[in-house]
Amino acid sequence: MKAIIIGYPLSGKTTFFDAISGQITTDTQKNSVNIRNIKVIDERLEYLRNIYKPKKYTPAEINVIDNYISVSDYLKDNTIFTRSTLENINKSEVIIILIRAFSNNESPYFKDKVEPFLDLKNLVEEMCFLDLMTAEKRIERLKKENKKNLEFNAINKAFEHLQNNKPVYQLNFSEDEINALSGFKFITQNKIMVLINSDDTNDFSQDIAKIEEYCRTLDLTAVRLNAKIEFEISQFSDEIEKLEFLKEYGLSEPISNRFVRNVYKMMNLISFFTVGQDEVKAWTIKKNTSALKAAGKIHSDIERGFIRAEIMHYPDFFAVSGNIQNLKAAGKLHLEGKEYIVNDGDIINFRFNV
Ligand SMILES: Nc1nc2c(ncn2[C@@H]2O[C@H](COP(=O)(O)OP(=O)(O)OP(=O)(O)O)[C@@H](O)[C@H]2O)c(=O)[nH]1
Ligand SMILES: [Mg+2]
Repeated sequence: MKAIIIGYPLSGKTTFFDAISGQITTDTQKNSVNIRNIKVIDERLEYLRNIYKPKKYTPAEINVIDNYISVSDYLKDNTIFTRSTLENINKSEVIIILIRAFSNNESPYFKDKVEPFLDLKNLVEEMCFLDLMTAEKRIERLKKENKKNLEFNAINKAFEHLQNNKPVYQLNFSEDEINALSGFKFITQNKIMVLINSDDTNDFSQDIAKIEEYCRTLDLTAVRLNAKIEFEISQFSDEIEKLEFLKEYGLSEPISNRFVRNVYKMMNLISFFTVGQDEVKAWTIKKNTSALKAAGKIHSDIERGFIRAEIMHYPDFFAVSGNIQNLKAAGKLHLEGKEYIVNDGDIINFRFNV
């Protein structure tokens, strides 16, 4: 899973990036694009680790890009969507738009006014406009080649939608249309999460309300947070102290957990686990994935030679404290075939033959 953080200069992207990764971007690194893997914290996997005490422990990860654009580069073309940004977006499945909704005299914005709503609207409309150009070019090309095919229809559908400044992810393409479109990807085909970076003041409350309304009309997930506080909390090594601070700010858990959960929800992702003395590992799949496809996630050989999947549902496993004899005795070790739809938290042992 790959995500990219974009936004105007000095909106708090790196502060957020450091907060979710629990690391610190050095001053030299600040002037370039940085990439980190964010570990997906999962209590269930921790529990499995305690039971199996494996040599290797492998949580799922989200690969996150902190997309830096210097103020001067931004001002030169008046866009954050430079060639390199577009390349980075193309590698991603989730776009996180970070919006500055705080004043900070020590670190002023790159323009005179902080305008959270306008900033978001401009970014979304710019993405739609870029997609519109892409669609237009492709339509011209297909017309010239006299190809009034499925791709042509699908792109026209996108074109009409984009003309109203609406993102492509809102459209429901059929399976055939998706295949026909597989040659290229619109920017707004990605899932988009909007993060409103605001202090605890009410300075921008009207703007924030407007953003929330705007996001509702576009089916965008909008989350409000204070990156600076989240960053400070993420730096505590003492877990008890960390919890106290979270409580003080009315936060349920560290930002890294909340971020990961939001991404999973937005992308319809779930996890299944493989266990053993060698390794305990989490695998990320889309909801409604079959056992066969889940096997393919591990290795194409396992998919090809698939015989059966031995499944333990996590709550059953937990209920017997990991005692497999008891689980078997209770009839809760299930043997399933290719078509079985994997549940979130399933512990799977694939039987295969190649
Ligand atoms: N008051 C306040 N300041 C913040 C907040 N988030 C970030 N800052 C400050 O704003 C400045 C810019 O934050 P960065 O995280 O570097 O922002 P950025 O988007 O990565 O900036 P560039 O990459 O340089 O464009 C820093 O001085 C931060 O400490 C916040 O929530 N509140
Ligand atoms: Mg930065």
